[in-house]
Amino acid sequence: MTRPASAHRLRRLGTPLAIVAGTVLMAGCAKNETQSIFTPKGDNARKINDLQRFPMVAACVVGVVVFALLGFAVYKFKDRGQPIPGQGHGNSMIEIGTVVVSAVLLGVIAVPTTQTIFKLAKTNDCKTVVNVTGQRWWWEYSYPVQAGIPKPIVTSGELVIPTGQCVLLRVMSRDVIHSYWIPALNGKKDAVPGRVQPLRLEADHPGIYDGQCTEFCGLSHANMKMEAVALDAADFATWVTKQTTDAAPTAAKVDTSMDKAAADGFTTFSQCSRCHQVSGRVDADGNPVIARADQNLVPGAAPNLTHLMSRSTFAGATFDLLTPDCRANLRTASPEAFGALYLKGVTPECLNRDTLEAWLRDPVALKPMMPAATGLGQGMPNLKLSENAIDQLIAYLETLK
Ligand code: HEC
Ligand SMILES: [Cu+2]
Repeated sequence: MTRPASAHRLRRLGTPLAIVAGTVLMAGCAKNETQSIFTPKGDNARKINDLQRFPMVAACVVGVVVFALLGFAVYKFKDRGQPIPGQGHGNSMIEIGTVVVSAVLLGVIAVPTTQTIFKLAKTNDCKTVVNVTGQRWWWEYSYPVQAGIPKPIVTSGELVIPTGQCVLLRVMSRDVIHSYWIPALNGKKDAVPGRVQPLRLEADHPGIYDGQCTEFCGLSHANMKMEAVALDAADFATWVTKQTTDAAPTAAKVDTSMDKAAADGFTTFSQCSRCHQVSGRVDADGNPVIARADQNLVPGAAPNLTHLMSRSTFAGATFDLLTPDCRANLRTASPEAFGALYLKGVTPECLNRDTLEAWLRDPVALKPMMPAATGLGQGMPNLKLSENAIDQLIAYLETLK
């Protein structure tokens, strides 16, 4: 039987195509990627990595053997015009053999797997507790009062944790199902509305550990990232002290340390207060200004901005609050130097003014969201601010250290 020439050409293309496709796929597996499960940076992730290595090697061996046998059979018995071979009905030796081998393999893997599941589910040996709330499209972290944390802390985007100890996250959601995953520190845990799910994290060394929401949660799912920032005990205590101190200034009129633009920004910020809280801010009558649920978004929340300038990213850790240089310095800092640099926060020379301005100009252009005007309020709407108002607001935001 003769084949058309085009089939030959296709056959010859097959191997190079497979190699190219394989290489492209493998490019996703760079060894030192920050979100790699093969480079654990803490105890829990290490347990998972230790567990996955053997089954992965075993699966690879099985896979190679199966494909080799398949290739051999396809080649050996390909159609050369020979008569159809006799039709057998099973071979009990092979059938029993493969069942036994599979059962033994699965049984062997089950023992350490079960042990690890129990170890990763432990919650009573964690010293610090943080409530983590997923919402479209950012994570809120609230630290309840506990040993070492004298007042509640509410922040977003960056989960700040002490190194070398178990931190227990209580993962929740305010709207749809999200999933919390910092691959270098542990496996993932879904954030399900109406449930509180425990997840333990532990980081060996100070530094930034990246993650992103891993459960499709709507329009800006891809822009819902998070970072775990680990600080050593002393730096963590300093961070807590900063976070539990209200941001100055809290009242523009009485605070003479504020420059004119920032004072104007303080006033302009009144329209932001219906969604964003700045702890310590009071109105003209001296009452605390809190985000008002009746004027708020559907999920009823926006990031707490009290210490915005202590973070290095914003809007779901998707955009940098630091200029590219300053951000790169922080990312590449040695574990010893990291803490002090992080605690500096956003200094005036390091502020990524362009992106922050762009955010205030039109947040929806930077991050697809469903503004309230569409009837499905979710995310931050375009507030149609004037350039002047944006300048003032940034001057004010810069005081929120
Ligand atoms: C209708 C509610 C609403 C109003 C009003 C609003 N925001 Fe927002 N803002 C949000 C939400 C929601 C987010 C989080 C969006 C995200 O990350 O997906 C956000 C995010 C931010 C962030 C990033 C904070 C962080 O830590 O990630 C800044 C800065 C910000 N807003 C500033 C302002 C300023 C300044 C104003 C007033 C001009 C304002 N916002 C008005 C809802 C609002
Ligand atoms: Cu999400």
